Amino acid sequence: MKTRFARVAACAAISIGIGGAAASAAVQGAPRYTVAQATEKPETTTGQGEGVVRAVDADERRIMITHGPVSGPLEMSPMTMAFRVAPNVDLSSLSKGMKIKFTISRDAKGLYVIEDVRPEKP
Ligand SMILES: [Cu+2]
Repeated sequence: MKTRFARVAACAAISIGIGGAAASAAVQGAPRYTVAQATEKPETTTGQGEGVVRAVDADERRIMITHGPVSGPLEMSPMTMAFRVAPNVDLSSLSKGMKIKFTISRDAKGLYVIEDVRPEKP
């Protein structure tokens, strides 16, 4: 469902009109991950999931999440676990109990890393 949304968003941006100022603004206003995953990083193995933040460790840049099934090339069953968080993610925007959607990948050592986090809009 999230993957379908990403494809629809990418197609919509294209159909608006390539090169138009309005189209550029629309693309820039869209979530980064939508366009990046659809077109720019096909070689990166990622997974998409939703969950609830259980703890935030800013010093170690880790967060504990209870997540549902992670879909995409990088699949995972529902569980509670700690993830390392990529440097570009703003940890100060996260807090215990927050519902989030996230994107994970693996680093060079094969460890899971959260690449992107979005608070889940009601
Ligand atoms: Cu997990």
